[in-house]
Amino acid sequence: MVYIRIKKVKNIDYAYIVESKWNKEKRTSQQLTKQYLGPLAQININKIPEEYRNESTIIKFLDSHNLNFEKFMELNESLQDTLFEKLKNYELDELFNIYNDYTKSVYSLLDFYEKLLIPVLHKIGDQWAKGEIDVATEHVCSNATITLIDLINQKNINKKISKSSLSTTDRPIILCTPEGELHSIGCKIIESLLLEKGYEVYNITSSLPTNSIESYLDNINPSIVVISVTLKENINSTIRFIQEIRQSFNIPIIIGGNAIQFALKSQIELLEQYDKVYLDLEKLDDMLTYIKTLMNI
Ligand code: B12
Repeated sequence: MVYIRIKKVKNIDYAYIVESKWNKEKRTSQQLTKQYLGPLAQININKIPEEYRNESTIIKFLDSHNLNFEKFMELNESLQDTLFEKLKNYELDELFNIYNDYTKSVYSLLDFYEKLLIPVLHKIGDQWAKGEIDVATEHVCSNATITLIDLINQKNINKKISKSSLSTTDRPIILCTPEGELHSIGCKIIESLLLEKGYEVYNITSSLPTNSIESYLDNINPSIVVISVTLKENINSTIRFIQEIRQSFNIPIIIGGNAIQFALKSQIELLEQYDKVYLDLEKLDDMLTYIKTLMNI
């Protein structure tokens, strides 16, 4: 039987999934830790591995902490609808309040982006593609999104961890898009998540000619370059971009974005030959661990 166990360390509650097993020889039950879930204050259904979500003990725990999946989905759907309306009406104060309320208790900034904002942006794209909303409304929504993320960043920048505790190299992370790519919100969101964690970030989107990015890299001397590519038409320009960076610099490169799911196997192989390729932000922790390893911290 698995259940969630809480351990208090320095007054903070941390949650673990543990399995209870009967030890015949010792005639006692033993607890095996199956998975560390993180601080209790940040737990929600998405932090529970899928294979454990239907266990009655887990459901009971989530219910008792008001984290039940159905309630969570209902809450998200209704918040997504509200967020969509507020984006259309450019109600920045209201948008910021939604973010504030959502992240006040259990949900993280990543949850806000993954579960609310990004699904709404996808909905906007689908409605635009079907002709249900016009181009001007789509533009208003993406501009309101960018301003909202700026407001969130302003709040989080105050919490910035001192640089020295993060980086021994003191070299920033560069975020960019390949030539021809005007979709910059992916980078904006990654910027926001990295700023929240205290990293120094230079976001140089949108779409610059490759040679101008190169001279910039030369000046800034970054530790890592992160590239976000949305349109599948831009995968080849991404590959060319990376090849050109590689000719002059030996910097690790992380590539991700919507286009990756449409990339041909041969394109992925070419990209992976250079560095790490991610599709979405679910792997953010993995990406951050990778960044930390690269930065030697
Ligand atoms: C806003 C928007 C625009 C805005 C962009 C404004 C801006 N400053 O960014 C404008 C109006 C400029 C625009 C233009 C166009 N757009 Co547009 N746009 C969108 C929309 C609605 C939202 C994009 C967005 O920001 N999404 C939020 C991001 C965060 O989500 P995401 O891209 O899915 O990324 C996810 C992951 O991939 C990951 N991720 C992203 N980057 C990275 C990087 C790393 C390293 C990692 C780890 C993860 C990661 O994070 C996200 C979480 O899952 C999408 C709809 C959609 N489905 O996304 C259409 C969409 C992308 N656009 C589309 C199209 C067709 C266009 C145009 C060609 C339209 C036209 N005819 O002019 C142009 C192309 C412009 C160009 N040359 O780039 C299509 C693309 C279809 C396709 N082939 O895939 C979409 C999907 C709409 C649709 N349903 O048809 N667009």
